[in-house]
Parts: sequence; structure tokens; C-alpha cells
Amino acid sequence: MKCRKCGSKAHVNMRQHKLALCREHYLEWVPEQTERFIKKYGMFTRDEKVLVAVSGGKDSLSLWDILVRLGYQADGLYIGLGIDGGIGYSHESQRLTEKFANEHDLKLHIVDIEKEYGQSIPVLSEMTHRGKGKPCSVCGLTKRHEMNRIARDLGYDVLATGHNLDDEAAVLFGNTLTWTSEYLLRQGPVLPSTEGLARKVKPLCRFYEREMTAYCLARGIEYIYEECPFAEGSTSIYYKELLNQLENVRPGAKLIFYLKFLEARRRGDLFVEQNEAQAHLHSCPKCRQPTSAPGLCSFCRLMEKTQQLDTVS
Ligand code: Q46
Ligand code: ZN
Ligand code: ZN
Repeated sequence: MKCRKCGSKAHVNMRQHKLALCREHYLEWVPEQTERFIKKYGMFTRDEKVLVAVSGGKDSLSLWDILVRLGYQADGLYIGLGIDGGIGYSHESQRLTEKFANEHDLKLHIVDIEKEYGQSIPVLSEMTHRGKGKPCSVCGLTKRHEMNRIARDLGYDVLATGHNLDDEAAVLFGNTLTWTSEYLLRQGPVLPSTEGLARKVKPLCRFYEREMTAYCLARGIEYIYEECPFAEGSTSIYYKELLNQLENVRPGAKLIFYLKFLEARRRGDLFVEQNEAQAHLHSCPKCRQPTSAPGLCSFCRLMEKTQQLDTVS
């Protein structure tokens, strides 16, 4: 397989685009495409301050690298979850994130959940009995809350995450299986800012996961290979496998599934009034983030519960 641009040996072959590129041209193509998506979906400008949520994985580190190469003002945020799983998962992912930041001389904010709230994510999850033995619901809630908090407190305009097409297609697939209109209407490359929350964007949402792996390899970015130990057996991994089977038979199927959805959403073809879900939001009396829960938001309620348990024990 040869590079379409220069004819030398191809580093990546993207069947869905009928495009093969050598290392050098691939390293040009990825930022060019990212820039195109940032503009197309109106994600942010070079005057805005972007906070990139970095986990030490290939997607978030690639995203940070690409945005910096494109000349955007992008700082990093690493959230220490305190997950070990026998492989020192959090420790290793923080080490790699810090290494990347140091090597490129970038600004990285670190929030350690245990220092901030007294317990690690697995312990908080056990204390509150949420999520049937898996800490993912407490983890997701906490990460969202902390990303919003840091973005707001430090004055960032935009919060960028490294979700790729495989992630987005899997979420879309899950929401479509149950026709959860509330989620379907919120899914997309940009979630506009609402009172007290920064705009959320996913600049990599049109890249396949393997394209980001290829980018890290070509750029020599060292990232954590292991998934979080709690990800094993998750529904989203199962959906990704199913979609990959489809993709093998019909190259481009994943991309079409996602892009056609975005098109339908833009045309207003989806079924619920756009603003219905947002209409019921009010601001949490404790942290001032918007919530649909009556009284405190789910995160502040979770923290109250753990503090009550702390004083009992
Ligand atoms: S939610 Fe669950 Fe992830 Fe948190 S506990 Fe690990 S798998 S990191 S995306
Ligand atoms: Zn080439
Ligand atoms: Zn709150």
C-alpha cells in the first residue's frame, strides 16, 4: 500500500476514506482534519482558552498534542481517580500525562479526588452503594463535576474531551436501542455552554480509534495501553465490538451511522422539543452548577451522603 500524496510506503490505510498515507503525510492530515471539524462545528477560536481533559490515554494525549500543534491555547486537566486495579492504573496514567506535559512545556492542572474529597473513587462508590459494585457511575458523575468546576473556576471558555468516533458511535448505538430522546438530543460534537458551565467539545469525534493509535505511534507519544480495570465487560465495549464487526463488512458504516445522525438532528428530524429537558434546570444551591434534581445536584448529594457515613463510622 502506497501513500496517495508521495507514493512512499503507507503508514495507515483508511478504508472508510479510501485513503492511505505515509507517516509524514498522516501527521499533516490529522491536524488538518481536526482544524476542519473545529471550524465546521464552531467549536472554538484561537482567542478562547481551552481546557483539555487528559487521562493519559491515546485519544486525550493526541487531542492535546494536535491542538497545541494547531496553535490553540490548550491547557490540560488530569483528574486522579485513585484506581489501582493491580496495575497502578491511576498512578501510571498520571505519570504519562505529566511526562507529556513536561516534554512539551505545557500547563497541566491536577485534581486528586482523594485529596479533594477524602476518598478515592472506588471507596466513594463502595460507601454509597451506587452502581452495583462498579465505580463507573460515581466516577462519571465526579469527573463531569470536576471538569465543570475547574473550567469555571479557572476561567476556561471551552472544555475539550478526546472522544473518538468509536466512542460516539457506541453511545449513539446504546441510546438508539432504547430511543432515549433526552440523550440523543444532547449528543453531538458541541454542547453549548449553559449558565455556569463551559461549552463542551469533542474535536476527535470523526476519527476512528485506530486512527488515533496510528497518530500516537507516528508522533511517538507514550500513552497508557491498559484500559481502566473497571471498563472490562462494559456495555460500551460490547457495542464497540458489534460496530467493528459491521465495519469489517461495510467499511465506513460507523462513520455514516454517526454523520447521518448529526444530519437528522440538525434538520430537527428527532422527536422531542429541543428545550424540554433544559427547561427544568435550576442551579444547585451548593456548587451552583445546573441540575434537574430538586435541591442539591447529584454530585453534592453524593458528597453529603459520604460525609454523613464518615461521621457515623
Ligand atoms: S468510568 Fe469506570 Fe471509566 Fe471511571 S471507573 Fe474506570 S471505566 S475510568 S471511562
Ligand atoms: Zn506521503
Ligand atoms: Zn452541586
